[in-house]
Amino acid sequence: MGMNGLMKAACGAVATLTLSGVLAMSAAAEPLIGQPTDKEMGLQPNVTELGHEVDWFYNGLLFPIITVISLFVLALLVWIAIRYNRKANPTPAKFSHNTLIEIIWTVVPIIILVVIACFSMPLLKKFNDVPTPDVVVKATGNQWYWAYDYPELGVEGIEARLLPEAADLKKAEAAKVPYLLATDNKLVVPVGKVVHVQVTANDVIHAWTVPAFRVKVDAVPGRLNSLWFKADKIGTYYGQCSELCGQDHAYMPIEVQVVSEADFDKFIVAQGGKTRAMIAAEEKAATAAAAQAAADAAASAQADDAASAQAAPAEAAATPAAAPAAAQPSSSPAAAPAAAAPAAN
Ligand SMILES: [Cu+2]
Repeated sequence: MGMNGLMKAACGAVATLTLSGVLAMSAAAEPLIGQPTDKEMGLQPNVTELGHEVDWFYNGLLFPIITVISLFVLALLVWIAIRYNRKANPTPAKFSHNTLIEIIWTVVPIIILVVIACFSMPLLKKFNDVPTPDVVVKATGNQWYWAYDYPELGVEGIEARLLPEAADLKKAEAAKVPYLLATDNKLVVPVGKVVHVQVTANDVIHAWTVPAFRVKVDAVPGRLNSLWFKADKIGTYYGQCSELCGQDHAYMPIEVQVVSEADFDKFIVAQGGKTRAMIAAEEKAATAAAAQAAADAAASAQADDAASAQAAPAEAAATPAAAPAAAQPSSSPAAAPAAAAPAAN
């Protein structure tokens, strides 16, 4: 009777858990992008290439292994409780070792861990090897807000604090912003571009994460950690400080806006910075101007030489030809005349 009762209880529990899981998943048919969804059981939808690999690793490998091991251990426990309780097994066995079983329970976990490592290590390396970035961002954790700089684009000190409306559940619902996740200023990045985030902290350890990008790294004072992502979809993505950092740890969220490249350039200019195209054009013009100045100097030096030496007409005639020849190092023919115009005046 005890055995049957236990079996029924165990089966009932499993059935209830399975049913509630199925119900929970069907209730949240359309998970929100970039933020948590009520009653959702799985991971947030990801929007990066490496995110797809992470999801495969988790859903296709880790989760099945975890499930099988959990069910196996549960089955063993149930079997032992039923088959070897005092009533069913009044005279217990006295042996304490079994070499075969000890080898099995040592070797099988090793094999499982090696299989996991074969897939996790290459993935870890992909996260670790930052491709040539299109945008570099520095994220600095502070008690209790995040500050963002775009060091290469001349934008500094964007402070992102919890949006006052988002601090209150009712006001957040009224304002249609996610509770405890929306910030006043946002980190803006272009879509489809490699964004390299350098992460550090000013006071204590924080952690910067955006679940939809499948990235997370500690922000440690005096250290520069880094992560990278390439978001494939325009939208707003939220994260939270993920290292307990003091009384307002729960109130320093992360809001990332992934926008088109044109909108990103507009944002950078509005913040008083320069876009990559502007910086590249300036560099080109500076190179061309320098080349032109060098050519002018060479030409006038040759003219001086020719004049002072009272050179033959043939030699003097060669002088004007030297200027275009010397100007050749200028990288772009289009940029050279533009840069040369002010110099000529
Ligand atoms: Cu923090």
